[in-house]
Amino acid sequence: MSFHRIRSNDEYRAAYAESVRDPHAFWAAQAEHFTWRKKWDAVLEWNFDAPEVKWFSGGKLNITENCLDRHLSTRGDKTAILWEPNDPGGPAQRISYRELHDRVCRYANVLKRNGVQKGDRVCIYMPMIPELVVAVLACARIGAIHSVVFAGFSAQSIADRILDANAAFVLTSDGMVRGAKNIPVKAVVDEALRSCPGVKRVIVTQRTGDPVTMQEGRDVWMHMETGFVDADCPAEEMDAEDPLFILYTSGSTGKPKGVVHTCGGYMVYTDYTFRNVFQYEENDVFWCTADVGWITGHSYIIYGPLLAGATSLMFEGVPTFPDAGRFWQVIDKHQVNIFYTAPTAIRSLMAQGLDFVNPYSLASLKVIGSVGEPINEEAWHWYKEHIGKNNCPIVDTWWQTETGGILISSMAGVTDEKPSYAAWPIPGVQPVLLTAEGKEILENDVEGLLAIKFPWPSIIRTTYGDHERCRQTYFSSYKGYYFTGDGARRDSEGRYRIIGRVDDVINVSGHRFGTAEIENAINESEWVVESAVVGYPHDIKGQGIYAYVIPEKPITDPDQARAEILATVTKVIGPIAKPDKIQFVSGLPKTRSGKIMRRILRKVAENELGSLGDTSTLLDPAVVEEITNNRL
Ligand code: 7RM
Repeated sequence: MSFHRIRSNDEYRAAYAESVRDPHAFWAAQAEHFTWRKKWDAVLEWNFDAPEVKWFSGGKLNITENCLDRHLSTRGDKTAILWEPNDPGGPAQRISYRELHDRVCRYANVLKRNGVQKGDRVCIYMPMIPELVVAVLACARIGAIHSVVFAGFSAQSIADRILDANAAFVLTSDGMVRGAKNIPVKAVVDEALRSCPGVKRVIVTQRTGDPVTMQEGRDVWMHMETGFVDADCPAEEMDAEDPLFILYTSGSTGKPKGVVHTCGGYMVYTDYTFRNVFQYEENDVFWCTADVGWITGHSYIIYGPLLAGATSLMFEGVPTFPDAGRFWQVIDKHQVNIFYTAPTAIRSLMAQGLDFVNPYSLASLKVIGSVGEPINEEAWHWYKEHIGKNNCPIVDTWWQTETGGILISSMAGVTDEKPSYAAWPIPGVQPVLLTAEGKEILENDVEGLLAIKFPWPSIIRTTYGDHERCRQTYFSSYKGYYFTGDGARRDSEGRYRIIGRVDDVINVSGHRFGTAEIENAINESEWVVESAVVGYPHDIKGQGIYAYVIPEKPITDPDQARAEILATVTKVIGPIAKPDKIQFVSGLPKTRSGKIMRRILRKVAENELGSLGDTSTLLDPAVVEEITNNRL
């Protein structure tokens, strides 16, 4: 049995057992379903100490041949991308597999014409328009490594990522539309490029028609360029372990890391998880509401659905425009069958009341999913009852940028579900819980640090330009394991519940930030001497950002000082990293060796003042009292 498509709990059990008994045979059987120019020599070679992981080495393929060409004879006229614009009155676009293939080939030829070669890094900073998907696949078509930067990030963040990847090409748009506003995009790129002299070419797609500045010799318009190319672009032959993309993600240090995924393993795993977790069936309309700028958009708007030959809905707008019923309106309009969103969106729409849900039938829905952060029981039940009408399995999918695809989740209607539990490991995934000392906890009904003891095909390969950082961050804390940075509980039957990060990472509305990253941004403000940032429970965002700030001089106008600090964070990272609360303090609780005692700051932010613990080792215990008295 190949376990390509799991249909029952017994099959899940059997597949899981087989995947652990003989992972090579298990994944070779999955990989058989794709178009390979040449089959692999070895299924898996690995060593978590280096780390070095190779899947399907010696195999030759192009992922776009599997996303596009492979489907043309059977699904050429089927809609690949179903694009719903921001404006509910605007026309949706249905882009067939044939048309997507054509557009990707043309775009790829434009890239070649502009000097992009295999292995080059290409930064993509674009809004949620079909051209973004086309641009991503065009890079993959010619073997260029895409590095998508979420279009909400600041100029400085773009520049950091371009410089880190040494990218000479940028793909962008004139502007974007979000809700009632047009927002400049090209202008942000222009600002970023003032510190990126290595960028040789910027290709600009029109979206808003708003005026932009084009730099002679560097910037070209996509709609002009396409006039010079045809739609014939054979796919570049890639090694299974050639890099496919870089995606930057925050960790506990100040500087985001470029997570690298490769062609073969990522292809096999995103397809496998897409089909099995969501129990996708031919002709289902699948809608993942993430932005392509995050890993969820890469794996479950673009690659997973297109590999499976599915119709993937791409939404340009926001959940609250023109009102808080927009998601539900779109589900009815396009008869969406599988809907995949984030707990923060569920909670914020739940808070708006049922008047926004009730006008819609939602009867097309078969499966609903959640990703990005723990989903609390209240939100889970609301989602189940009011969106799924008690008729749709919920899949709570746990995974990370570094894991490439879903690692722990129930399979819709196949394995059981339990509120607030991601539940069962995907076949091939071997999770363990560790004690702080790194000892495996073997019993059930326990909590521990979540680690994985065996590679799966889309595991992170390296952090771009700095392999040692990859080793340090993920493979050195506990020898022989990939360490996730999350804590988890395992119930008496073996289901996993993700508790949250155990490192200095804050998850705000499903977006990851390092506390140090936000502190660095705050400290760039001239109002600030030093700062410390912690997360605290937030009703809608999951976690909010609480900043303790030592001001440069006594604050006379706190509102103005706060506004200035928020503006600085927006400039350095982007508006999504703005602290929810800023408390001015005269000092921070530090140990004699100068380490900030974040535990105390966390307790204050959580308003758990009774359990501050031992403060006697602090350099200046008096600051704790001041901080506590003035908490926001
Ligand atoms: C896919 C994605 C990863 C971090 C991860 C967790 C948290 C993600 C869940 C979750 C509880 C979930 N990638 N996380 N999914 N926590 N239940 N279903 O989000 O790299 O941006 O973030 O997100 O802490 O480590 S990510």
